[in-house]
Amino acid sequence: MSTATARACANIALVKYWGKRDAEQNLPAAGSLSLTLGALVTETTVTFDPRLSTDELVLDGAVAGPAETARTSGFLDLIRAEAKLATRARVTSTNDFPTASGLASSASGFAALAVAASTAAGLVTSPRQLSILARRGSGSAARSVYGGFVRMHAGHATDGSDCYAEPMTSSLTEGVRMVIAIVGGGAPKTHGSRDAMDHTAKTSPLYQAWLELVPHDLAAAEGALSSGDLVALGTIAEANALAMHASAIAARPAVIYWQPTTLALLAEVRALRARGKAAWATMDAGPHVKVLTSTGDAEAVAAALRPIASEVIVSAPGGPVSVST
Ligand code: 2P0
Repeated sequence: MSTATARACANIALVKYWGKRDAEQNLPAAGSLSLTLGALVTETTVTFDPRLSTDELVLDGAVAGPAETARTSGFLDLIRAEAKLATRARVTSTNDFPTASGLASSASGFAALAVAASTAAGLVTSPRQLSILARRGSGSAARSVYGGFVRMHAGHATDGSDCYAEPMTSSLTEGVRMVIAIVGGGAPKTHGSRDAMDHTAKTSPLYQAWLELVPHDLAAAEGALSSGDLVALGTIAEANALAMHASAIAARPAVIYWQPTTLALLAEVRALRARGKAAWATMDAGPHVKVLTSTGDAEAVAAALRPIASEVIVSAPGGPVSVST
């Protein structure tokens, strides 16, 4: 029996991933850029046990359903093929935040699973190989292998060998915070992001415009990171999130993640900016609003959002994935 436990932080994209160029290899149609969050952590233990006849998944203390177990098992097959191993595994995973609610649990989940499973299987892997492996589980998971600001490359290769994430150094890293305003108590999301991005790509008249926009936003965000310009980074992040949602809202039928409270939070973020605070909103495949801010303004932003949201979490940037045996 061999076992390993990994801890990975979720990440929130400032330039979003929304659409694939290859669903089987899970290759994104464009790059993305994110901030890893220290307050949203998944811990996953993988034990390869010869007594097991099937893979087992326990998620937040409960036996997972067949769809989640099959997705995990399919991912473990990639590692078994690489390690020339037939043994089944027991996987236990806990999130310290609401699962599958648009809070990037698949990012931290598959990053932790990739590292725990490959370590338990005895594979020696570089961070880049781990990022490529995590991407096979979930595109955003490739970014959670690293801490701080992270850039994901879309790549060109059909086998995905140039489709990985890399950390980006910036003078902004120490001085930023993300304020996470949870809407609706973290209820499960209405449309899974995998199906919703595929539906957007197939039916939205705005999808092509979205794809053409991303490289420009990436270049501008990278420029803001290298010059340490938080205002520029925040402005791009909010505009990029709105463009992603515009493409999804224009899908037929529409994919709408926002609830009335989402819009109330967006209005409060604009009001905070009007009062001179550093505050820029981003939203993912759920109703929650995440606000990029500075260490100095984080408490004021959290205090303004608390009366509107169900719960508010203030997160510092998180570190890279870690593993122990
Ligand atoms: C992101 N999201 O960049 C974007 C923004 C949601 C909105 O990455 O199909 O769960 O597993 O590769 O990574 C969520 O999509 O999708 C996501 P798959 P994933 O964070």
